[in-house]
Amino acid sequence: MAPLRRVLAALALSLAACALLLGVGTPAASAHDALVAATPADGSTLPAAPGELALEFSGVVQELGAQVAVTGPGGDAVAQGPAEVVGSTLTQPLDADLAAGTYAVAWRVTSADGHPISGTTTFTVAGDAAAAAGPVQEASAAAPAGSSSSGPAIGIGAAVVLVVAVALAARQLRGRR
Ligand SMILES: [Cu+2]
Repeated sequence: MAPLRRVLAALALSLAACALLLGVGTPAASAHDALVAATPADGSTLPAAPGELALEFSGVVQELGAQVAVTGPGGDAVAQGPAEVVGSTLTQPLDADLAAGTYAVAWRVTSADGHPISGTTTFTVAGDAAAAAGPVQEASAAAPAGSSSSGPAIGIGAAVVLVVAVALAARQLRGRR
């Protein structure tokens, strides 16, 4: 869920930037575009390597200046050639036979109203070896997620303590009556 939150934060930031630009510059007649869907979907795990990446936007985006960087698990750039934009869909060919691992996508396009928008997604190629070692991979992936969720865990702990304290207090009050 963390990558999704990051994307949403990035989208919110670009939307805020657009709103700011709209407010300062032109009257708010035109609307900026936003990412509607990504293929592979953000945070998804694929059984096989995808041949290309597709980003669908809420409006027609400009091909000029459209950039997509796809970085593999080893830090290698795996985008193959320039991104192609047809209407509201951007397609980025990828290297053939991507190795198993997680890939980071960073995109930037100019929306129809002339405002640049950008964001990030990730996807994971499971591959044969990774699929066989699936549970092990999940366990190692769960470790950082667990540590990052210590905040909510502490919150739940505090809530439990509060509930117990209220219950004890109520019991004491009842005892006095
Ligand atoms: Cu805009």
